[in-house]
Amino acid sequence: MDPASQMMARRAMDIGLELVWDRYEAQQPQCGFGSLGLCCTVCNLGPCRIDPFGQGPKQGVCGATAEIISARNLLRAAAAGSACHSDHGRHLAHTLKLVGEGKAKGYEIKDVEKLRKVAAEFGIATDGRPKETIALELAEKMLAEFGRQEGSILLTTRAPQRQREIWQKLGIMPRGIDLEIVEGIAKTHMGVDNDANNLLLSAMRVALADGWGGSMIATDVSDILFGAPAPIRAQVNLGVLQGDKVNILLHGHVPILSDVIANAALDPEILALAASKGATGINLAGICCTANEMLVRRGIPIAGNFLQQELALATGVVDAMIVDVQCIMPSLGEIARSFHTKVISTDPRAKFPWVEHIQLDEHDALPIAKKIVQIAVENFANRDGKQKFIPSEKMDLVAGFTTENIFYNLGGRFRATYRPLNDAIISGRLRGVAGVVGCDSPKNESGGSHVEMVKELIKHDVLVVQTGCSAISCAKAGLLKPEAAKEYAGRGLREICEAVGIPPVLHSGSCVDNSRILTACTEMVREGGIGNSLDELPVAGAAPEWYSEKAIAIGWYVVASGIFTVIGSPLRVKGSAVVDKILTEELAAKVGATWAFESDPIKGAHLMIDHINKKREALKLSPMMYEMYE
Ligand code: MSK
Repeated sequence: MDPASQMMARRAMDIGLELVWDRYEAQQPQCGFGSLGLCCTVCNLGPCRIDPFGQGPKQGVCGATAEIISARNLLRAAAAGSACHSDHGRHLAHTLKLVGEGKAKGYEIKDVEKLRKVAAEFGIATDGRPKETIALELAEKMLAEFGRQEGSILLTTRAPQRQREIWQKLGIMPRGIDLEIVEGIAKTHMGVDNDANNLLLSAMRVALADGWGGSMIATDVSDILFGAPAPIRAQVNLGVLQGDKVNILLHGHVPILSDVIANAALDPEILALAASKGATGINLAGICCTANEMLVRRGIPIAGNFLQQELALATGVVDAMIVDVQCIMPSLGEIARSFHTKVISTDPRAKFPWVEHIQLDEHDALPIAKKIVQIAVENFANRDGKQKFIPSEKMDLVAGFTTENIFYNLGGRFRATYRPLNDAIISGRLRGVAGVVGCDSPKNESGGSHVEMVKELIKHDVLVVQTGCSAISCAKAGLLKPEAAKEYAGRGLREICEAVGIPPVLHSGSCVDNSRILTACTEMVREGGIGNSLDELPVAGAAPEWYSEKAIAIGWYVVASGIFTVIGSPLRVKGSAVVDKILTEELAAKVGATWAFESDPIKGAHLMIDHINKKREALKLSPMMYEMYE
């Protein structure tokens, strides 16, 4: 669907580069046992596999059945995804602690109001105390949440009462974040938990520790340290790369790296060095969720989403790609060898073949960041002009909508409230709200599924909130411009967007910022009139092209929070009718929501619309305003 990506993929083929799509094709047919969740590598009695047709083995060597194996694998994936987000949150809390102690040169507290608000939630006195003292106490309390052995994590108190009661009743109220991850993994060891239902309850518990814990801490601390996002204009797609400037791509997730690099790129000495090399400046752009973090706070352009990371290198004008953690393809170093591009890793957790490692140290990050930027500037002179190939495509967008600033966007500058949003839903001008999030995948339409699904939703007056690479895909298609309301939105949604001046698709940040969607939904409940709990709201979620274990964790905490969720490729449970039924039907009686698996994005959108309609009916809301006349 994206012409820039198509052009670059052809270019890569012409010069003999192997990309993610080629490797995907080379893997066909992918293992049927694995795809169905019937392959077990947990212990050395195996690897074992179950015959889905009932002709061969029905159990692994230990006696594990299809449902045990698939549920166990799913819990492992949820734990890995939760670990990734939560490690990100811990990293940020640790940096906040260093800032509080005065030991993190190059970082500061940018949002004191949010610091005070979050500190108050953690029971910390704020009046008359220096921001650094508050930050230190808050960071220590947040870090303690990871190792908490008793009681539930504090941020679950943000959830509506009914969700908390459900979690208590089911025994899935999350305790310490690390505890849940460790216990979840321990339960999947051979001979521990062998009950599919019990394993899946643990998957929810571990994911809730992520959504209402690790990810929520990551979002809060990012706002405190780097400033809460506000609506901001910027551009997206590979056309943001500039032939006459030093191009530095920032890729990964944790804003601790990208923020300090952005500061280093403003250094007058480095800019002078760039000029001396013949460059007209330094152009920073992002890939994946680092891109989203920098976009929503600084308006730094986005070069691309997950599937564009290799394509960006093929432009021949990337002087350095600087990476930290998560979603970084192991192939990047190899691809960069065909160009002058330097790929530099910065986090001790993540090293890659053919990639230089320069470790970022938060104690004194700016000199290291300057060194890295200087390497990129020096490398500008090594460009081979014959390799230059920059697509012209770039698109305008508006991003940076948060739980907090949505109050002002909807309620006016002096009347911060969700009332107009709830009223619009009650009156039938707006059908409901959908979160469409997650990755782009070569198994699906490589970003196109997001665009098709979101167009269908907004056409039916569903306001869409986005994060991650899904938001980048829709931004490239022009859906994040306020003008998109006129072109694509239904009449009710269009009127709201035009009155308030927002796009019909709201970009809320990175993957960990899915926690903003949880808190925004909670605010909708608190405002009243559209349900007393998250499972009663006319809302739905989707990840049409998910690929990562983090997406599994997100899906789980959204479902466990009572929000119906559609994903593009099924979870690997189709080999067990029992587990499939639990996920797609039986969870409704437990948590008030289920998963749905639908690869067609239009059909997926209609599953969400039907679900929202059912919630509207249950709440006895008005019929959709303009449908009455059509
Ligand atoms: S970066 S997890 S490909 S959204 Fe958060 Fe994109 Fe998915 Fe990575």
